[in-house]
Amino acid sequence: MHDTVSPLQGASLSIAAFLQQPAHWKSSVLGALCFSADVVEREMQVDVAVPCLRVPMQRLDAGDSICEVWHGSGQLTQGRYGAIHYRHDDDVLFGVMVLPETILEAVAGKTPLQQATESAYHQVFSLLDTLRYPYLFRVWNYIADINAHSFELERYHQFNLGRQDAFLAHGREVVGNVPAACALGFGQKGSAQGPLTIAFLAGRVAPLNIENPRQISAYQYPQQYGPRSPTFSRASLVRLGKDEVLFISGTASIVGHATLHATDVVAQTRETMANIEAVLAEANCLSSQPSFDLASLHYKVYVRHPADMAPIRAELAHIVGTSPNAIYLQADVCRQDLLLEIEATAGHPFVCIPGQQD
Ligand code: 3EB
Repeated sequence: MHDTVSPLQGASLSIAAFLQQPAHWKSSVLGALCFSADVVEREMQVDVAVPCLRVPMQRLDAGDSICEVWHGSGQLTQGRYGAIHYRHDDDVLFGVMVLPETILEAVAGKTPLQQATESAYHQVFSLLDTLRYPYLFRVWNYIADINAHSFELERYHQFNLGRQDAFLAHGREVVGNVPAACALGFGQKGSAQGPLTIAFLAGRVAPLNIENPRQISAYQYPQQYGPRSPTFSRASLVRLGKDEVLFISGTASIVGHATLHATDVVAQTRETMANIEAVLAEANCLSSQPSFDLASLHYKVYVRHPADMAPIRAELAHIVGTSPNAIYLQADVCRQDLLLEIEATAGHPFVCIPGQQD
């Protein structure tokens, strides 16, 4: 077995453990996503130089918090651009941003969340153009009260409007070459206070975008899922120096465009993993070596009802066959009938095929 952890991604650790890391370790960190329901822990500053996205979600499997850490290589540079806090090496840029919705009013037919989303992506694309990391690889979108309705539109659909408008305004494709992503909800029902909470990875080499033959591409979902389709691909495969990294988007129990097994969490887990396997098969066709498999993935499992964690975990272990590398978080999924969403990442060395150009 090859080493399944790309240098880009270090081990996940608690916020407390992050705080105790030596300065030389932190100096190699591009950034982190820190999940904790504890306000105090969430607000602890891990390091002023390290962009750290604080996501108000309860960790369900163990401990109180978990940080997913992305490592860079060589000299890192950090800065701020609008609401974005970023850090980059020569190849990759990691950024985080938190945008309040409450300061916005509905204007020109646009809801506050729609405006915040449009503004967030506008800032991302402006930064990427300015610093010349044109390719958006992966975006994590966290939205307060994602399933609530306001202004006669579900909030996830307001988000989709703002996101697609920003892509279009920047001349970006909204079909085909779009980033891998996830979109999850947090917070008390009915609060809808925001803030819109986003992290992203971008770079200088075009990723390969991957779709799932079992599913209609999300950017081609029919109108019943909102006036504007979501702008994401099922996965992106990125070459980074000596490595190849696979980002599998948030994946759920959807076949074609329909949710399956609306009330059966174990069946949803099985269907979700069948989707991930289908994406892995596509990735292995495009990869320099066909060695991505279920056991080599790092999973993040978003669970709507905390009590469902145990059956999901048992099913995942059954399917993967070993003890999967997975963390579990309580989150709302973007369709009411989805009980879980699973995202995953893997990396392996890039293999140069003799006779082919790299
Ligand atoms: C789905 O397949 C489930 O809007 O960025 C998964 C990944 C989902 C990303 C997004 C939404 C998004 O449609 C939901």
